[in-house]
Amino acid sequence: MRTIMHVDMDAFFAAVEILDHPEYAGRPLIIGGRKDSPRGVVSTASYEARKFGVHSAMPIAKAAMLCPEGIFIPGRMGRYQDVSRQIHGIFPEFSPLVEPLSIDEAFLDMSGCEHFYPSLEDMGHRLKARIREHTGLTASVGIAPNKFLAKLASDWKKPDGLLVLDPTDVQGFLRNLPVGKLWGVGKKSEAILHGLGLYQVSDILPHSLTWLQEKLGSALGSQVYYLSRGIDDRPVVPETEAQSIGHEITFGEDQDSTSFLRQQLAQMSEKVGLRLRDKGLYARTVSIKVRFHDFRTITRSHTMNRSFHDDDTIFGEALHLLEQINLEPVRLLGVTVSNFQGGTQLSLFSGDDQPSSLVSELMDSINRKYSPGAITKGRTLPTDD
Ligand code: TTP
Ligand code: MG
Repeated sequence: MRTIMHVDMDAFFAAVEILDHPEYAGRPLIIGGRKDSPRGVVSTASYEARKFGVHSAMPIAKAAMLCPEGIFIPGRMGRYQDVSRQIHGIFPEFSPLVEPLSIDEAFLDMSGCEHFYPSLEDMGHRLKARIREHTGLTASVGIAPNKFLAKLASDWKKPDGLLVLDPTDVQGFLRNLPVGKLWGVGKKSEAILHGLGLYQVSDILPHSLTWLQEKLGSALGSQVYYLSRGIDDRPVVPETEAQSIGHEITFGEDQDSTSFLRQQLAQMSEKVGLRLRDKGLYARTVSIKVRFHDFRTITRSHTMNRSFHDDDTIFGEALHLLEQINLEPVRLLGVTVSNFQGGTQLSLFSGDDQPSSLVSELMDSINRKYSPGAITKGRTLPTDD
């Protein structure tokens, strides 16, 4: 039997803003855009704002109608990422087996660590206290025999909650759970389940595995069957080999100068290229991420029919992607490469790469010896618009 702990920060972006601006405490606070921002979307809202019906992914305009006295702010992703790094830095103190799930949550496999604590409640309290003393923020924690139940448990008593789910409590806990809360059941599957007259977990229990698989397909059918019985064997998977390598930068002010964005893209492409080559990898896909002044975020990708690891290809592709975007003032810009071809094997098309690869290698050896950016190409230097 495993002991899994799920941690999720409370109203994360809003809580960070309240930390930095104590005058917002206790007030309805909405992150995602100014009140009059026409296309803004709510990224999160303080619990005071949620009482008005405001929630993540709602248009700011609607939030402004529901909660006219709310404080609306655009948000500062760079700051949230810093705090996220602090929080994720705490988890390894508790377990060597940590699976980071998102900016503000993680699974910790605590199996075998139970005897370090007088009780599982105490284990949860200690993690919450550690996060609080290190960051000043509250987290909610769920402890249960598996991932599915631990995540439900952390959500149960939010905010600042702690729920330990004993195996003997599981059936009672799940009975009245809406089927949409089962992991893997999205809006579409939820509608199918409702169509079958299945609204909560207790409605599913009388049905056989075969019946559910007939109605929902083999994979989802068995998932729903087992989850409704509280059975979930998914292991906690620690962050392993990178699936992508990227850099992003949040600007202090919105940027609309194309030459500035081009220069930033060039600098990030060099950093990404250096890391790619350091790992001995070749990638096939370049992606860019652009967050606009109103917090809308888009990504664009291009996959090439050859693999590459040189700065020129990364920059060239990233710039091409950027040029296809209808640019408005930009808050954040990022470049990522992915779709790795392992090892250091030469690309079939390496002939094309040769000259720039040699230049890259020379620059890398200098940059490794001194500091990143010690030697760069002209395009990374500032220019006048
Ligand atoms: P969540 O953990 O889903 O939400 P939360 O931390 O704000 O609130 P809760 O107490 O219910 O956990 O997401 C973490 C952060 O991710 C959230 O603070 C803002 C961001 N986010 C978005 O930007 N857009 C979204 O649609 C969601 C769901 C979250
Ligand atoms: Mg959260």
